[in-house]
Amino acid sequence: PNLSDDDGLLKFPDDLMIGVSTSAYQTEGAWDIDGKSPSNWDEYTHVKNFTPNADIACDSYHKYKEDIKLAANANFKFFRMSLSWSRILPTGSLENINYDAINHYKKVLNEVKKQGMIPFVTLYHWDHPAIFDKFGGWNSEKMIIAFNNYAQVVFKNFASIVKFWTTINEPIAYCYYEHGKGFLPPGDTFEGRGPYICGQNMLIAHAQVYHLFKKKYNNYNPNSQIGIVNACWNFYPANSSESESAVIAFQYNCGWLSNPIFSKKGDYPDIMKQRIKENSYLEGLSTSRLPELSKSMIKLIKGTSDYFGLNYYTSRMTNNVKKSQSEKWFDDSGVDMTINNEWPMDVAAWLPIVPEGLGDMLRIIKNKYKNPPVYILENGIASDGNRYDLERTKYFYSHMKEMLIAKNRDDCNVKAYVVWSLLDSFEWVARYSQPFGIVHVDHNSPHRTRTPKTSYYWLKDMIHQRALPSTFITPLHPPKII
Ligand code: PNW
Repeated sequence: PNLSDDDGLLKFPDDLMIGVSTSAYQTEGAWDIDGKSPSNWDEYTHVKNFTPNADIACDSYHKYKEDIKLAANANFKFFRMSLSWSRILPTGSLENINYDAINHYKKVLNEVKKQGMIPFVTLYHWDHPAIFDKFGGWNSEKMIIAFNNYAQVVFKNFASIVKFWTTINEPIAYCYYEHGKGFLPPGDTFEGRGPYICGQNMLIAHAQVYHLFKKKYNNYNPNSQIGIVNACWNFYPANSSESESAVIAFQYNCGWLSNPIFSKKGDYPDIMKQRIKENSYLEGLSTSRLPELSKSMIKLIKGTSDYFGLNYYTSRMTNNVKKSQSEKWFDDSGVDMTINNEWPMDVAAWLPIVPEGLGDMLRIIKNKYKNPPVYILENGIASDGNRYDLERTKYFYSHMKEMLIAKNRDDCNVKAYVVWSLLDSFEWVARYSQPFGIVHVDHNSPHRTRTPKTSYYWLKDMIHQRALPSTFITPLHPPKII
């Protein structure tokens, strides 16, 4: 778009909050301290002998005050974090509530508020008590009951302190990488079925917990909000005759779990139901590999998010294929997804840098789902470990610019933009090789020393000015300390 400096398009409107995100397992460490039981990730990284692992991670369990201060000093208004399920309910049962964990999180949450920020709490960012994997984790419906129990304890103890809630972080990424590919603990592979079953169980667990909150805990805090967050890629057809492929890809990625919540009709996208059923019949099965949502489930799920939680990182090119040789999930879609070799690449191989994908995704959400309030809850890159992180700074500039244009010019109802991530933290199976932090953490030092990077100071500046310059201005090296 053609922008002049004075048309106000690059100003941060008053109703836009800028925040920063972390997650429990990726930062806390203290894996067996104060009554915590091993989580699925503790078990997995120990059995598989991950070196290094996340037993200490950033040691945020002990250093939370320093982390919160760092975030507050950069002018962030939102502090997004998650709670460790295996700390709060070590046996998974309501009979063993760990009050040491409750007290710990009370201290953390009160510190966030004391430092002038709003806590935004995720119940589930991929770590649960390891014992649940004995019955199949999210492939079992038992997980739905377990999640309800956990949510009840959390709400009872924290709903008077916390206003903003997310039930589950990125169900699709988790279900696909764990229950499809077996890349995550416990390493199940159940391609063609696992992700769909896991997705459905999470969707139902989410919806029940949403209703539980609205019924019993909504009044603990005025104007509380609760929702779910999905990771959505944007898709571009590889050639103009295949524009349909990008639309289908959207339905398999973002639409799969958004449609049941945000569309008027509810349920999974039609194209998904239709193709998976067809493929299942061709394979000689008598029912679809995609489980069905009954009428009452559709009703239960519809409308269960007060906002559209969006994690945006990247995009893909699409084209139609008859039967791809690749993964079952893409196979069912009949769409192949590739990386355009003109897109600059991040050090994380799945992350080509496509800022316009964020703007386009926001416009799609606006048009498809009646312009819901959107919280962008993650956006960032791994870049490298360098403290002069010019690539990351540019990434934030170009993505924030797209977001501001979508909001200020196209009236997309964006309410928050949250950076992933505050710290260089445990990046799941990539260990510490993909540092997403705006603050460097020295993982070789027992002190886990924190040092803000250039992007940290740049963001601090932008949030203070509440506007972006019309072109990117390269920050000084070394970072300017403000
Ligand atoms: C997110 N993909 O997951 C998670 O919410 C974070 O915990 C994680 O640290 C962050 O991304 C960076 O990896 C994703 O393949 C996993 O597109 C995979 C994808 C996207 C996000």
